[in-house]
Amino acid sequence: MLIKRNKGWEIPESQATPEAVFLNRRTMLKGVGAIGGMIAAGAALPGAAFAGHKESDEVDPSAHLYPVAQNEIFKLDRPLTPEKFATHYNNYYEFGSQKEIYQLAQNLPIRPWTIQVDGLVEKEMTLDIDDLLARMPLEERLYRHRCVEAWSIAVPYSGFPLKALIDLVRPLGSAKYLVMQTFEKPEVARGQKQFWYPWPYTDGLTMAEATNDLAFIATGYYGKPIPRQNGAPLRLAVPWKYGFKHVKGIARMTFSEQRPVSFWEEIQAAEYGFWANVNPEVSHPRWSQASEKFYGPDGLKRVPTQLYNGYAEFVAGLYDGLEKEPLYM
Ligand SMILES: Nc1nc2c(c(=O)[nH]1)N[C@H]1C(S)=C(S)[C@@H](COP(=O)(O)O)O[C@H]1N2
Ligand SMILES: [Mo]
Repeated sequence: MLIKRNKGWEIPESQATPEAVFLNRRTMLKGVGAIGGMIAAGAALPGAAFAGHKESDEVDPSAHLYPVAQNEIFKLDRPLTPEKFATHYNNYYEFGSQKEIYQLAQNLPIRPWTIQVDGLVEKEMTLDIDDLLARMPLEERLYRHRCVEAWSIAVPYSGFPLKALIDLVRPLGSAKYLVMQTFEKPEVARGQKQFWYPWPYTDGLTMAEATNDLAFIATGYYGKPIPRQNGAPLRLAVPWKYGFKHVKGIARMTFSEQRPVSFWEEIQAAEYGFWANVNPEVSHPRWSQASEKFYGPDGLKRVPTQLYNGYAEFVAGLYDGLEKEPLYM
């Protein structure tokens, strides 16, 4: 996984995103052809691929839900990553192993969308995304996101605490893990035709992790429904862990007594483990994790990596007594 060096990410974009900014942007979105505006604003982006990008024409039925009020508990120590970067530099192997998958991801149908809930629950069920959204307490959170490849971004997610969903579906006391899986649609996600990958994309959390305040289900991004390339209609956000734990396009949640083997663990267990907590002192077998390339409004900057990606106060206690586990890979 090579990281290309991009020039010219200096996109003029407001750093903070108070609701007013979102409101203005949304008003603008409705009024003038925002897509055209975005392409113009993105003229500085590495050319060809971006110029041809067109958002899906389909209207997202959840659009009216956003923006939502920000939860002030989760503060950033750095400016937000420009939206154009966060929505055009992605990892989503279902659509390819390169970073520029946003166009291909537009092929994914996101309505109707259901989430199968099974395993150790009082009653197995299938949730419809719009019914779920209507029942969940939506809020915005500014989170840092750290990829194991040592690049990072800071982004505004909207969505709800994973715990709220867990309370709704009522797992049994015997559940030890929550396993999340992505859709399987090789007809639109051509990466899934690559049989050597262990589809569907799978990852999981202990129940203690899943019910921690920081564990979040993101359904919105930058004050709008989350784009397909970022995991529409819902994806996990556990910011103290490396990005590969953040399952996108969730279609199934299984409560289990057994620890799941994740997608990346199955591919290369020596490099990608179950816990995957961010730690500057524990190197990836092929590179150091001591620092990261942060993409901010002024472009790319190397900054020190923080233990638990800076979220130790929220999550360090989850790992008391687990010191023998490989917590940081
Ligand atoms: N289904 C699925 N989810 C996924 C991935 C993937 O390939 N498939 N990649 C992960 C990785 S490695 C990262 S860093 C994040 C990237 O999220 P972003 O593109 O929204 O920044 O998504 C994660 N979720
Ligand atoms: Mo990642």
